Order: sequence, then structure tokens, then C-alpha cells
Amino acid sequence: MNTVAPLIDTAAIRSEFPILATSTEDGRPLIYLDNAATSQKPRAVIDAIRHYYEHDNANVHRGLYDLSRRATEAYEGARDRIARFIGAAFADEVIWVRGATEGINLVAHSWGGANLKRGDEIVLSVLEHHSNIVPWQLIAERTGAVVRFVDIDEQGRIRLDELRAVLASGHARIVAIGHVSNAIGTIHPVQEIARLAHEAGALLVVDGAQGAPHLKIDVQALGCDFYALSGHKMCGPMGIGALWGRRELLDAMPPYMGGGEMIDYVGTDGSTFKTSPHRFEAGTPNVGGAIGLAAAADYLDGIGHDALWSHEQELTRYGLEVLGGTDGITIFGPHDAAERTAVFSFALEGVHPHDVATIVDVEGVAVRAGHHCCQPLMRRLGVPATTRASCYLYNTTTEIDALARALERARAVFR
Ligand code: 7TS
Repeated sequence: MNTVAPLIDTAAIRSEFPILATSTEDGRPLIYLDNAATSQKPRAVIDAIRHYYEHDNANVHRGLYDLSRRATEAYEGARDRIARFIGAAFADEVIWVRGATEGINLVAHSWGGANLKRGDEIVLSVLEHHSNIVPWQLIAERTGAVVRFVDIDEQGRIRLDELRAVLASGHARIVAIGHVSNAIGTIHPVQEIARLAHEAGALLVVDGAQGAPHLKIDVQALGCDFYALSGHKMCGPMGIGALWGRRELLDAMPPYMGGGEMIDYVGTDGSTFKTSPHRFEAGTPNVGGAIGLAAAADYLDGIGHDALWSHEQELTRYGLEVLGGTDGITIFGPHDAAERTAVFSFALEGVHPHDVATIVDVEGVAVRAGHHCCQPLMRRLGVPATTRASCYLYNTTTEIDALARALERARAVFR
């Protein structure tokens, strides 16, 4: 039977985000369209963090007293929750990190440091965020490996024919790719890329910073080997994220950072280490952050991923039509809504992206202008920067209309 996913009740959703009821300095309602940078937080997440600090705060694992046991239970319970959120087979495949950036650095330095050698290839796309480029360049420099870039087509989709050609060298050990582009919204065909990477004998690392907030994630179905996400982009707090990796890979990887919590034994002649995930979690962890992120997973699962997706697709179609229909605007990325998220990165003819963002700000609309940490992509698109409006579950078509009106004004000012 064909069931139609219920659309989101945006008014109800918006009422759960206290910040959306605030206004700009000059009294305009906040129109927040910078969700690719960070999302706003629902009351459920704020309350979970507050509850933790008011009732359960203690350092984890080390204490034999009741409070520490409670903190440890909540912390490890949050790990279980995130494992379920992303479809992991085992909770101990989830490592707490500060965010996607730290997750990717962990894989590059730990796995890469132990396994890469001169002449090995690390394959990226030109769409990647700097967080999924620079860690690979650093480890390549240390090991003698080479970083290769796969191009995109005119709609900002990865060229699978080129990926196949690059993989045909037989030297690729790692393919690292974003699930969704932060700059232009392209959704990569991760399953297909996983198949190609594995056929070529390479591992697939997915930068899920923009995937986890918007798509139902099932790391096993995706077929990847590592998946990194940032809590703050999916309604969770800043400073917490997760790295998922296949257990057999993690267990064979050396520690990334050394310190307390990650050791079995420390002697003056050397140390031995715990198994994953604790091997990779040196020092006092962000317990409150982990609990907040688990609350965000509850929140998003409670809304339902079908509802989330259909609402965001409606915004995508609407934005492509309304913004794309504005004179002088070129929107980058796929033309078909089904291949992208509601991230509208555009050029307004004759107006610098920073000027666009400044004029739009005067109208109370928060968008971002710049290279979006994607300098290779900007060069590929032939622009110094873009203006970017990025939507999330609480955004509405009315807000996209407000942006369109603000852009008309920007055009009028610069005409
Ligand atoms: N990967 C992608 C695809 C991202 O969009 C970002 C952040 C990161 C990695 C890094 O995430 P972090 O949480 O570790 O910093 N992207 C953006 C953005 O588009 N605007 O500000 C941050």
C-alpha cells in the first residue's frame, strides 16, 4: 500500500525552538537560513543538558559512588542511542568526538598513519569540505601517499565515471566523500561509491556532517567503513559528535590521542590500551554533550524521517522554483530536488555575495556568504564565493518568500 508521509506541523515544531521566537535587534522576526553552519536547538535538548548538570553531573567511569555510576550510565546510554540512530550493529563502534572534523582526523591519523605508505592513493571529490580534505593532505605528507580529486558534473554531482577511472590505478586505499554537500546540497550516491571503493580494495570514509541532520542514516545499508557526524548540525549541542567505524577496523587501529581513560596499563616502560571505543577517548569526555545529542536523536526520530524528508523536499522544490525564478540568480547544484537538500547556494548577477548577505541581513534574514570551507569547489564553479541559504525542519516557504523579496531589494540597490 502506498502511504503518504504526513507533512510536518511547522507551527508546532517552531514552538519547540525557543530561539525562533526571538527577534533581530531592530525587532524583526528571526529568519534563520544558516542551518548548514549550525542548527537551532529544541527545548528537549536544552532540558536534557540542563537535567544532566542539575541532577547527574560527575566524571564518568572512575567513580565508585552513586552519582558517578548514574553519569556513566547516562553517557554509555547515549552511545547506545546514537548507535541505534545510525543503524550501527554494536554500540562500541561509536566513538565520541568533538564533531565531524575530529572524526575524520581520527581516521586519517590513526588508520592512515598505520596503513598508508608511499604511492598509496586517497581519493576525494572536489565537493569536499576542508575538514574532509586537509586531514588527508596532512597524513599524505607524512606517509608519502597521494591525494587525488574526482570532478563533478555541471550540476555538482560526483562523476562516477571519473571515480572508476581513478580507482582503476589499483593504488587507492581510502575513498573519502561527503554524504551531502554543505555548499550546494548534492546528495552523493554513497552505496554505489561504497561498492566501487570496495571493488578497488579501498575503504570508504563518509563525512556525514550534512547527512545525519537530514537523511535517515543506516551505516550498514550504506556499506561504508567509517561515518563521521557533528551533533550541532542535527539539533544537538556544539562540541560533540560521533565517529562510527567497523569494529574489526577500529580494534586494529592505534590510539589517536593518549591520556587518561584510554589505557589498560601504564608503566614507565610503556603502556597498553583499552579496546574501542574507549581506546580513542582520551581524557574527560563531554558527557553533557553526549546526553544532549542522544536527546536530539530522540527528537528527530520522534518527528520521523519520512516527515522530515518530505518537508525538506517541499522546501527544496519551492526554493528552486522561487529563488531560481528570480532575475539574475544562478543556483548551483542538482536541478532535481530528489538529488539534493534544501541548501540554496547562488550567485546574484552583478552583486558580490557578501553584499547580498549584508542587504538580506538588513531584512532580518540570516544567510551566509563565502567559500563555505570549500575552496576547491568554488574554483571548480568559477566563483570566489556564493551566498548560501540553508533550511531545516522548522523553516517555511514563507521564509523563502522573505528571502526572495530581500534579493529583489538587493538587485534594486545595485542596479
Ligand atoms: N563536513 C561538512 C560537509 C560540513 O558541512 C562541516 C561544517 C564539517 C565537515 C565540519 O563540521 P564540524 O562540526 O566538525 O565543524 N560545515 C559548515 C558550514 O557549511 N558552515 O559552517 C560550518
